[in-house]
Amino acid sequence: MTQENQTKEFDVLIVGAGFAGIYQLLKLRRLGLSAVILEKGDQIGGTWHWNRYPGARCDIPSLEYSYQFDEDLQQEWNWSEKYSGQPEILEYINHVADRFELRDGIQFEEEVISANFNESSAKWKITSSKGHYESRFCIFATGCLSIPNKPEFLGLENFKGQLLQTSSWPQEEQDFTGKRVAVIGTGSSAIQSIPLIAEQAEELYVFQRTPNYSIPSNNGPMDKVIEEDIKSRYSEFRKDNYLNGFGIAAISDEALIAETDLDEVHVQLEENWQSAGLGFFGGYADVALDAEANEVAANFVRNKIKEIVKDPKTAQLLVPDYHIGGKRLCVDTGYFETFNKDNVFLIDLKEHPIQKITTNTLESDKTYEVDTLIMATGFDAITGALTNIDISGRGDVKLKDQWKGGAKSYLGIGITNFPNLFTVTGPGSPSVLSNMMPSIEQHVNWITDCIEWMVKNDKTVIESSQTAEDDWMVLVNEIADTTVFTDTKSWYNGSNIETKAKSFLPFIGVPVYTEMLDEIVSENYKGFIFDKAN
Ligand code: N01
Repeated sequence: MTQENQTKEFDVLIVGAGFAGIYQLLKLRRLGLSAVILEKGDQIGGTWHWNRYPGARCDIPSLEYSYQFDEDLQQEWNWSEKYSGQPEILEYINHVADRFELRDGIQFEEEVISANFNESSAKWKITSSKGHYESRFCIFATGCLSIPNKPEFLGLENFKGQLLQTSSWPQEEQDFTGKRVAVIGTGSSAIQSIPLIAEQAEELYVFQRTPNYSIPSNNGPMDKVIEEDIKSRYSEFRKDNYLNGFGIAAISDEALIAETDLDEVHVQLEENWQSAGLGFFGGYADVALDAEANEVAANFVRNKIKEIVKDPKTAQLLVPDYHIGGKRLCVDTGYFETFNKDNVFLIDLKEHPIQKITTNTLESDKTYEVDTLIMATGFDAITGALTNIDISGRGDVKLKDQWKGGAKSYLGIGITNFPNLFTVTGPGSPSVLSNMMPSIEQHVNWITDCIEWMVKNDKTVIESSQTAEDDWMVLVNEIADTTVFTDTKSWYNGSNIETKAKSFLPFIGVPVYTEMLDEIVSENYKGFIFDKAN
């Protein structure tokens, strides 16, 4: 048998070497288990490795978007800016991997093709692009935004210019000087990259189907006084933030726009516009719950766009007409201002869809000759990285078939019929509607504790019960139905991809979720079945 054909055995196999995967590896090693990470990319970083388009930057302040599991690490690492750029975040995750000596547990450029649960051995059999593995547990740390959405456009395959996708950007620096560049899409990735591309390109054509709300980041060098203050009470700061609905620092009072004098609301919104980024809603609990309150915040931003963008027709096209927050809010540096430049043109795809792409043109309201075409068209979010792998569980049921009518999971961690499989920040957990970093740590800690509990209690197999999973997803949807999140087309509910089941996937409300997670553990993992007979 050649080396390649030999089945390698581990207690746990982890898929993905992003923030979730490498922390999971560390925790399992500390537990004394053997574990390996299989990573498709050629380096650590996950989303922060793939999304290296110009302007890629975290939209949660770095003092919050960082690990908290190690006090020395969080004290010693210094971020250079309030919102760090992608290169610095990549540097940070590499530093963590080196500091905790994790690199030797990662197999790079090794894509997981299939994972099948063998009922008689109660083990997972994993096939990768390079070999075969067997493990007791399989943990998918594959991220929520990993699989690019690549919509079909007539003639795209004939395009002979440079074709780029923001979510799998080349590692070499791209120079757009003197080029005619087209960007399709106006989500966060486009909103971050467009201002920088516009600085270089001779002409930049932005093809917009739906405008987005965006709040200025007001990014800048790290304020050393703020940094020192936060570091002096770091664990308390982290705990306080995670008590807020979305798990990020916010003015956590429960004021309602509906009960506040409108002049006062506008003063507060102005203050938030100037400084709060994603926390723009801060202080008003009803923006996410009540359409009228939402309209007040939405109108505030619509007016800002009209003030910034000089050409009234362009401004009007950039003004969204749906609930603010219904699509993920964006945070930008000079996005709307960019449309005041002479070399930047906005094309309305609602009025003039792309008819055809040729070797060097896009045909919409007219024919645009371009050298570079950039797809900023988003992701098969939350479920894509899982359904893209051939995962089969009990009775050979395939995950992608089980999720055909909509993804279901218990806690966003376990899936019925898929024993000993865990997902980090899976569907049905706060994930993308929270600060991903503490949510990743919360899940990794939970999964590790659960495995430790199983070892101590002599349990071999864990699986969520059908009832627990069904009830959980009912709860996820009941909560979502009390908010304004459900009636906007967004990747939160799968409606960015025509062929995808439409169901709302994130659990809204970090504090309630955390309470329930703890309660389930205190009741010996209520809702999970251990060592179920085959
Ligand atoms: O993707 P998106 P993204 N024809 O789905 C358009 C996170 N993120 O990569 O709205 C024409 O938001 C689509 O139009 P529409 C963040 O959570 C974080 O920008 O479907 N257009 C939309 O405008 C974010 O929400 C950061 O009508 C088409 C765009 O493409 C998430 O990633 C930075 C189309 C896709 O926008 C996704 O952001 C970047 C078609 N056929 C991203 N198909 C941080 O700051 C799609 N579009 C941390």
